[in-house]
Amino acid sequence: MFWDKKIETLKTDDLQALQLKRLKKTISQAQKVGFFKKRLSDAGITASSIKTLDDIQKIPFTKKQDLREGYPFGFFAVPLKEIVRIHTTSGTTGKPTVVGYTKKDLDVWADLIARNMTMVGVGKEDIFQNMVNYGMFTGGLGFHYGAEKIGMTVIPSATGNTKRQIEMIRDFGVTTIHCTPSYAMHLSEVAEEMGESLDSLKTGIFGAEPWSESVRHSLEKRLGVTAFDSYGLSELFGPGVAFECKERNGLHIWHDSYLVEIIDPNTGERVSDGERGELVVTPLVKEAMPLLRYRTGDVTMLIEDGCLCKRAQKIARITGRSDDMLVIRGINVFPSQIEHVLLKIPEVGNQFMVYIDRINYLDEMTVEVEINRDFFSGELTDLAKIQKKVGKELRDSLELRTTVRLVEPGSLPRFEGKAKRVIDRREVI
Ligand code: DLL
Repeated sequence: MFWDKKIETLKTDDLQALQLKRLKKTISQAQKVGFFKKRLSDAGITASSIKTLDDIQKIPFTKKQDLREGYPFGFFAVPLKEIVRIHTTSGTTGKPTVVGYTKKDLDVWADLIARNMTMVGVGKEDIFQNMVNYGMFTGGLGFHYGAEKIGMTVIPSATGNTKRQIEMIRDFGVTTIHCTPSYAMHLSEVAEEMGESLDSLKTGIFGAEPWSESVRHSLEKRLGVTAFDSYGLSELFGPGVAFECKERNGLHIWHDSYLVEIIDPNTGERVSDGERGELVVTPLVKEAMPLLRYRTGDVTMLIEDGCLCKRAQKIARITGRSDDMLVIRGINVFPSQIEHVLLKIPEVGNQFMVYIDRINYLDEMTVEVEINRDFFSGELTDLAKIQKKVGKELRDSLELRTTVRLVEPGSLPRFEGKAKRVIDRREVI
């Protein structure tokens, strides 16, 4: 059940010594990035001024918005020729957040995924269907190489064509699946309609978006799997940051690789033990793109009271965000990105509303935007053209299908205080 037993069960003293050594190395690596060089020098910090792990609190936080300043490659600490892969994830406006990997990073990342998957009891004899996007999203290739490293038989089925996915599970005797929990719900419904019982399935790994215990129970019943929660974000390699073990009571975070803090998102101070707050992570093993005290925006708490599996500290299931990021079918969307797209389309105004619903277990996003009278002749064909254009621009930018509703100028609410443009009507979890 261990991929790397020694490192996974390190005693506290040894672990802290390793963390401190790696933290100093990470600071030195970060100093090769202009942004961090200036930040650290302004704060008077060098690797040698960090004497204890608590000294990390002297380092300023890094936020997603900061990464914008370096778009596209300004956060790389190695020459571009050392970068062997690039992924992206949503940025807060028009440009995505770029992440880069050296060969060593890819190896370390695959190892972390291998640790996680071994922890849930899958191995060489398992047949693994990876039903997530294989493009810029880190979930596809991230899991792919981790599973291959273990020696599993990998089916890179990616997303879409649910009936075909179900046929592959049946015909290839798939034992382990990976997808978003909402896609898993959809898959189970289609399997039921097809009269397929998917008896070969044993393990379901679900992540990339928030989900609940009730969804877990439902998936386990309908798909006949044991369901595990998997958490990660592109800026920290991707999936593999934290993962449930067989106890399924919190997600283990790999302390030799990620130093974690929980802060009050408003004050930036650490919260007391057992309190919820925003997860802040300093990755300790990244070469191409080191980060210091990265604010994930995800809300959770530390679980310190040990685990039957003998691995260290855990975090609780992610219960929300400390910012306005939405996770829709596993894709991250910031309202500011939508605004950015709409502002560039003269046929529509700059007031908009976003509605999120869950239909047949899948998230659907509707954007309502006011038509600009100067571009509207009154012809219905005009309306259809504009609607199509807005839908295409949103899809190209967000990589998400969106329903667009054009409304009369002046009919959407105006906000005097903080605008509340998003109405999330998905069931509360
Ligand atoms: O979602 C990486 C990933 C792929 C994780 C596959 C797990 C499985 P991003 O696209 O950068 O990376 O999105 C990261 O998604 O900050 C959370 O808000 C959310 N998220 C990821 N996993 C979970 C989870 C991938 N298990 C953002 N529960 C994160 C709740 C999650 N939210």
